[in-house]
Amino acid sequence: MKAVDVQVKGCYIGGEWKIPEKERLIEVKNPADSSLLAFVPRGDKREIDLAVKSAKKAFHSKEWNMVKPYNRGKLLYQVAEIIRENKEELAEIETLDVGKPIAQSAVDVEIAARYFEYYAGAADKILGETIPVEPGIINYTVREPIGIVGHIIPWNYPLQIAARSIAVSIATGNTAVLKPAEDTPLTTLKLVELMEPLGLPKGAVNVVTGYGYEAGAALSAHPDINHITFTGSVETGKRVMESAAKNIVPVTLELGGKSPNIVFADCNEELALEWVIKSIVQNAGQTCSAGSRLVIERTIKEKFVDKLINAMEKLTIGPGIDNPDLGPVLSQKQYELIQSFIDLAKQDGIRIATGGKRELVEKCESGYFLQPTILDNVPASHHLAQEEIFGPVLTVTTFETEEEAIEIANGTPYGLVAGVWTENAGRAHRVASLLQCGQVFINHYGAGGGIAQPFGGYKKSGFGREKGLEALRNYTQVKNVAVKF
Ligand code: TXE
Repeated sequence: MKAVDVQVKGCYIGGEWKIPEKERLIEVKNPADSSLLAFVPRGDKREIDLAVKSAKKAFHSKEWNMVKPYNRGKLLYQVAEIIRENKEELAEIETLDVGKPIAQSAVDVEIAARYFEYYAGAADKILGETIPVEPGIINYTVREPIGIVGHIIPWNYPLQIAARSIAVSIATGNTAVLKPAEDTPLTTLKLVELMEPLGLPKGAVNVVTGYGYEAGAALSAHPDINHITFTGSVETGKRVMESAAKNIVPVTLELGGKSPNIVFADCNEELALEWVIKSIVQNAGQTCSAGSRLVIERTIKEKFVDKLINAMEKLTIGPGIDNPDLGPVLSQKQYELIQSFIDLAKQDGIRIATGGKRELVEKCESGYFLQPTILDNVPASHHLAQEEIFGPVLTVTTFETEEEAIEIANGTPYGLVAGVWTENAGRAHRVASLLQCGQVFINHYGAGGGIAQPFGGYKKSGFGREKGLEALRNYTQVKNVAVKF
């Protein structure tokens, strides 16, 4: 099953690979068959402290802060090139580590390269303003780097998120400490290894692998960190925010979602069908922006759900390396979590229209494969339609009127993304304006590729924006200068 040799050199701190003692290691496994892929260091407070010190030293060094923004950009363009030169290997590692189909990993690799290009171009366009206060005074603002940025990275899109974390940090002149998820650290380590020959000042980018409660907690509580970006669960997000608050450190939180696809009777049905499926099966539903709720007009519901069942039952399931439609979910823990939602559906008499079972895959008996699942007629207030399941499980809820559709769509604690399906342009924009979420897709789900578009949540889905030029705000602070002449 193992397609590439995954060699881990250690934590990357101050431009060197640090290997802790033998007893401080974490096993990294392939979710398709539970085979061992690699050992990575179980870094903790000690490694985090070293990494933050290195990042601080680099941040204050002439070697770093005398680099022209244009040259920081040039360096980022080179990273994009290196990523593309190694795209097969990176995609294979990502698939072995996360479980996702190899074609999806290939897209992740390309997106990672594009993050570097996008922010390379932005590096020398971080502009200030002049403010007309009064005659005889020049008043202007400068956007300065914020300092040392800590990035806590989740396991569902590790390469993409590591790439954007490094790209924005470097473009804005900050230095970075990354803590990848303990289950999926391999592409982050590979990425910094590939970047080594570019000669970035030592300590500008550091990676400490380790558990969340050890390395992650130490990073978010470190007094010398100036900004934290976190992508993960609401519960851990709260903890990160609490620790950061003790040091008055700003945080960007990108938390979960329960994003609706709102399908009106006047939609293009074929198109809606295609994207409702894609948005819930991508990465086996383990996507923060997954379209996990189908909110559909009653008059077309039955026919639409029949078609959905038919299409979902044709999807292939298997190890990601064979490029099926769905790979395994990440781990036993995630599998059991998803299964507990399916059990709740059974217990509450909710119809499982399709799926709901573990799929046994030949030669991968210990993999965590789940059939794509539709839970039909779920009341909008039911736990299943309220909480993130983070698996290939779609709930279906019907509405009668546009007002009711909006009420249902907005009626969860989350507010990340929504899809709106209608051929009526007025309705599309009206609904978009009333949705309480950070991103609305009309007649497509994921249109635009996501790099240039600001991304983040309303309500419990978090705050602050990643991606696009909007992200630059989180990574810079504004200085105002008034000159009397
Ligand atoms: O998340 P955690 P888990 C959601 C999804 C999933 C659930 C649980 O619903 O089922 O979260 O996943 C680090 N201090 N999402 O338990 O704990 C951890 O090591 C600092 C949605 O894996 O949030 C990892 O690097 N850091 C999501 C990262 O936090 C800590 C993506 C995320 O892990 C820490 C992932 C601590 N005390 C899960 N504890 C999305 N928004 O895309 C853990 N971590």
